[in-house]
Amino acid sequence: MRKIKIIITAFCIFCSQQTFGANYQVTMNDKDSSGNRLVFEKEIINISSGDSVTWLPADKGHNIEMVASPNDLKFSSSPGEEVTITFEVPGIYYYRCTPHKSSGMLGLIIVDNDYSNIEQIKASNAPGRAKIKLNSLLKSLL
Ligand SMILES: [Cu+2]
Repeated sequence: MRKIKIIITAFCIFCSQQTFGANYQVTMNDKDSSGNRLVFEKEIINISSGDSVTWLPADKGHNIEMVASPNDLKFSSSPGEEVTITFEVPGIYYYRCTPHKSSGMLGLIIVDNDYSNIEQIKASNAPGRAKIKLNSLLKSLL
């Protein structure tokens, strides 16, 4: 009986690791605790493949639009919507808020510490202040 219990426990630990990665939360804010306007609360997140990120609308009017990613992920959420994405492919993902793309409301997700597509991210669309923000975030990675 004890042996069966150990096997079941071991199996469940295995299952949970296989099925559920970690979940990270990022809030979309009009203003963050430091007084910065139109920002994602965590601009850079390092995660592992299989992990998910949930964006929470602390304030309405913000969304998630994937701009560049290793697997050319096409994704755009509705403003004010809570959304969760699971990341399977290693690399850098650059996303932004569509209404505030020129204000530099953007973020990066790095999966498995893989920076191999950094040139793709550098070359991707970033209007106005977004270019300055994107460059400074990319610089902070190196
Ligand atoms: Cu926004």
